[in-house]
Amino acid sequence: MSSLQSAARPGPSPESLQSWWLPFTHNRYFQAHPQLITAASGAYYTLDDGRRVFDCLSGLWCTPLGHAHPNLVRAVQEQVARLDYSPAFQIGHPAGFELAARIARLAGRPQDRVFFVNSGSEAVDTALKVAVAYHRLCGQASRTRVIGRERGYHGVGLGGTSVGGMSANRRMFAPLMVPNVDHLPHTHAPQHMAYSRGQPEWGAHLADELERLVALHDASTIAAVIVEPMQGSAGVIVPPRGYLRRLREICTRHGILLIFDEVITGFGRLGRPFAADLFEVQPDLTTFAKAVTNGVVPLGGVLVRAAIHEAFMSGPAHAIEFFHGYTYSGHPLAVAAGLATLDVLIGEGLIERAAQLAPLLESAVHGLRGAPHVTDIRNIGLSAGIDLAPDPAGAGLRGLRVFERALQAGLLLRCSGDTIALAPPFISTPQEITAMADGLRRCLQD
Ligand code: PXG
Repeated sequence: MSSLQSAARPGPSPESLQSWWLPFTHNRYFQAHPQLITAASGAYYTLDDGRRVFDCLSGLWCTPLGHAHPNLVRAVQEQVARLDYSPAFQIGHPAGFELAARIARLAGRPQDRVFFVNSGSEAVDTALKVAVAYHRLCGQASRTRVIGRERGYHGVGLGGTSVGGMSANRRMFAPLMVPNVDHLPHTHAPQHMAYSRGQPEWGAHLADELERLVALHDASTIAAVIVEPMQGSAGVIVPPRGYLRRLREICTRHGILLIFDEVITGFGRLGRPFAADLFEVQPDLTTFAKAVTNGVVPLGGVLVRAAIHEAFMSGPAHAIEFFHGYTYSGHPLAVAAGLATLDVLIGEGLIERAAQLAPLLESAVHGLRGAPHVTDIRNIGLSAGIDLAPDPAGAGLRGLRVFERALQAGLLLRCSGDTIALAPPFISTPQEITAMADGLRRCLQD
């Protein structure tokens, strides 16, 4: 495979790239074929050879407003000069309360509370702690088990890895997995739903597997179920029609908390503020991160039902209620970026714009049916997943080649193994969405 380094300019030396151990990366291959980004603006990155490439996944699902939005740049610059850091243990800053209230209102749950963290992984681990502690506070200390789902991705904390369902992410760390975890089956069954547009009609009954797990373990041992309403990292696996509602009903029947991990779907990706709005199913806890600050400063959080929060408010008023939190919980720069993001997202009607672009993305990606190597295409909101037949020489090779070819053609794609995920910025033009699909078709034909 050829390096994409421009022939005109010498690339960086391997020594200069040695110290940063890149996450989720084939580091040795990278060193031989480095790709470096040096700037970004709007829906485009600039590479170190000066070429501009379209941001097909909005960063890693986190920059829907595009890069270097002037309002966000200004908000963070002003904030760093005014209040660069503020502790949040037993003291606060006004903007943090404002952002929490605005997020709760956006979710249509103004009474609920927001616990701030710095990433999706921390949000998930925090939500698991809230769930288990809540039951204990309610006198149900035996409810310690958490149910995740196969192919789920809930970050890389030990809690999130344990409830996650990607075997490669778990294998090496098996002894560290938290105990008392079980998994629902995933819902991707190509024989029943290949090339579905939006929600597959088949598969709601898979939620009944939760009844089996309840029968096996007994409801009195189960604290929570955690699912991504749409499985993003697994390659945009869309919930079958009726599936999430059934999960909700079973959880409610057995006193189990339902956690929606909306780290990818929160803040408009599905054309509604949260996936809970689109699917009309409300969880008890919602994790979020990524787009809440448009990726400009790390921030995550957990939206907690008021009644769950209330259960914590039981001891003496001077006592700490929840022994949990981070040095950077509610970091002022992240909060400033979050407030500016909400201003732009709502003020510029970008969630509606995502909804308007969704049908265009749907027809553009489904137009790739029949292109070489394509075996399935799925979409929901402004996101899509495309499965490619693996190269017989090894899993992931096809994806890697498509990634490299696309970069040459001006598209920064995200290939996870042999699955391509597309989640263009909400500011994309219809022409850019069409061009993205056309460019991808040419890469596959090559
Ligand atoms: N939950 C979900 C649903 C996620 O998608 C996390 C938690 C963890 O978030 P942090 O901020 O700790 O990384 C995620 C992260 C990809 C990709 O290409 C997806 C994620 C991260 C990086 C790449 O699909 N999701």
